[in-house]
Amino acid sequence: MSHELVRLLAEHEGVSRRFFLGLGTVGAAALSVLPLAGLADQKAQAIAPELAEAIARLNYLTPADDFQTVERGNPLPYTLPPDKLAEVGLERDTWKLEVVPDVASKAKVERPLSKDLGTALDFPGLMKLAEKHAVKFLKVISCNNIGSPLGMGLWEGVPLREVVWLTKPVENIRRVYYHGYHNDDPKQLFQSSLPIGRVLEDPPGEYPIILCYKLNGELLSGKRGGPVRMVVPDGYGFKSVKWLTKVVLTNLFHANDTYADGNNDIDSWMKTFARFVSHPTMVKAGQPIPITGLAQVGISGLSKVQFWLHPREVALPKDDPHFTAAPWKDAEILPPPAGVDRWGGKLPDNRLPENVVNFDASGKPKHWPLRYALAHWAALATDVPAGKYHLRCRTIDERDIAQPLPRPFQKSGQNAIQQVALTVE
Ligand SMILES: Nc1nc2c(c(=O)[nH]1)N[C@H]1C(S)=C(S)[C@@H](COP(=O)(O)O)O[C@H]1N2
Ligand SMILES: [Mo]
Repeated sequence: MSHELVRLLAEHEGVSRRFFLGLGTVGAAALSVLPLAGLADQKAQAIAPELAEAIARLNYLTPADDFQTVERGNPLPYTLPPDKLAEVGLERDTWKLEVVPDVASKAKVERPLSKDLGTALDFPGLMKLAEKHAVKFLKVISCNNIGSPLGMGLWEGVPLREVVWLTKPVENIRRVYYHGYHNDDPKQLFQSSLPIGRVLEDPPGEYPIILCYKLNGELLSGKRGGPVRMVVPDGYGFKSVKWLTKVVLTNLFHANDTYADGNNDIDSWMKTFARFVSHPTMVKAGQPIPITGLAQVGISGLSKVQFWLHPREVALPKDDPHFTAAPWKDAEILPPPAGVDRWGGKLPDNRLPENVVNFDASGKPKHWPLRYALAHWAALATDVPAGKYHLRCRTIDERDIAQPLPRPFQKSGQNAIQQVALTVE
């Protein structure tokens, strides 16, 4: 097991351990089943690789290098040699962002930010805007086509609208199109779009769309999309275009997202769903069963995580594909990391900086869990008779709707109920 993974497990267990200890003797007994406890007494049962991967991804803040990556490009833009990187504007001191009207659609701005006119936005220009307008928020990046999150970050940027206003927009603007550097090859273009309204105004409680230049307190690496990527807080990953170079203000009323071609629902907000992080696969009868996991908190929030142990020989109910009538039990949603210096993610001193949206002056979240972030959870199943089981988990959102509803369609974001096998001997 890699050093990194042990560290990540330790962080997840740090949160979970307090929960089990809080349950008294039964809980304390359960501690021995947590993956790291096994390691400690040298009987390290191998952790299934997919579980290990999930754990690595699902620790509270994910170090930038440990994010799972979804990227296209041949060559990948950030792997170009340094002089080429500089030439194409993928170094901070040569980066330029154009923000121009789509004249063919009659979109009109007074002051386009363009390379030809010498008015394109450069990195010092962005930093100047940041002095006044920088925002920082927690957000998990998830690909709507992948079943568990890619990484949980503290993202910092300047609201896109500040740059839109710099162009002095006049009229005929209904949508914002944007893309990243793609080796000047139309076939490699990766683009996305947003309604102008979402860019200019945030619905109550929502974060702004940002031109992002920092992740976990460090300037954004090329691999994560630097110098600057779009970050769309409420959207799936494909909206957060990396190596951003161009924004077009258009009067066209429709989306142009590359992801639309893959049959994806390009208007999908992030969904709420639960995943396992650790659970035993085999326990002795009478032994308490510790279960831990995480939940992505989507637009409808998170009120509960639940689990269900279903004896495998019992037939599944007919006409209830989402198991709404099953005897689900509540798990416990774990609190945020204890202490401002316990957030991980290779933040300087592990410390969350000041002025993170939704955090108070003492560095505590104003409520928990936060939308578009992860929540960790844990449960202890006791008195489970011997038998072979399927263990499942699900979320209940703040509208009391159970996963995978209200939006079960996979191309709007993968949120099927997860199931794992468990034997009690
Ligand atoms: N320029 C560019 N931006 C991109 C992509 C890409 O291929 N090219 N992939 C997108 C997709 S589909 C996802 S899910 C996220 C993944 O972000 P990450 O690699 O930082 O985890 O990046 C998005 N931004
Ligand atoms: Mo994606």
